[in-house]
Amino acid sequence: MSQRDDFSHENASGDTLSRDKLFSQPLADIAGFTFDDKVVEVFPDMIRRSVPGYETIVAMTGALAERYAVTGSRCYDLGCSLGASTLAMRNNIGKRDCTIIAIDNSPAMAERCQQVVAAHAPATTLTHPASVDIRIGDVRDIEINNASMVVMNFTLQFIPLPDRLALLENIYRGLLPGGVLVLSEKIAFSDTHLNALMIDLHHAFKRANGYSELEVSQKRSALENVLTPETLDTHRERLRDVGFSEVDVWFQCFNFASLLAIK
Ligand code: GEK
Repeated sequence: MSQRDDFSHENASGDTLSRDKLFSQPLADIAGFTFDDKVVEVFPDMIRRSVPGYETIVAMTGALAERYAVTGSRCYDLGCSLGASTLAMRNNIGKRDCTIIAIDNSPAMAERCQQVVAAHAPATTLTHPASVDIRIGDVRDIEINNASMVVMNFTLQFIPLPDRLALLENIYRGLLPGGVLVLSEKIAFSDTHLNALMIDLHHAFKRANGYSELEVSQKRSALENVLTPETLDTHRERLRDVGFSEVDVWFQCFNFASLLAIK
């Protein structure tokens, strides 16, 4: 293995990804996980090696944009991080005149997202690519309107439980009839054995991707009170209560799933 392989690798777009080693050394005090500068630096590598199906979900977010983005409407990327879903949408919206609004409450993330999106030229065939408006802000405060598509890829899980219903109601109100919400989440299972099995399989996935036992356990502690997964039944029921007419899972791998909810 070359020295470079130890620290970084390239993704399919040729971008260099810094290797996530944030939890590789024993930490005396494991503070709650925050999306700070250090996380931003390693984020693409971290999420790819930690979330089974992440790359598929992002790519299919693009495929869904091709189908659902309507000329003259807005597409939202809530909790955009470094803009992976935003770029997937922009590359698939084609020449339709749409605005993508990407928002993240971590200034470090939103600022880097700005640079990432500027650095990725839209696909060459697009003469009028969708414009992208990147904002620093809380998804609970954003006004949503004229939306044909709203994406929340692994963000609702970080919102306090009592605030989740109001956020989904706000999204529903802002969607155009026939508009779609793509909701991707880490999930829990009501059956204790199945829940433990899925957590175990997820940890095996992380170890197979090069994380040590120590990294897996320290990251788990850091996320303990920060990320709260819910069951698929809870997600489905709440989305229906909010008013979505069609709700179903389109992707699942272990305890990670993505749902479509259509207004
Ligand atoms: C991707 N969707 O690459 N308001 C705004 N942003 C928030 C809030 C909030 N209240 N809470 C958390 N975030 C991305 C991946 S990561 C998922 C999303 C993960 C932001 C937070 O700053 C982070 O950037 C993002 O939500 C979650 O497809 O790291 O597991």
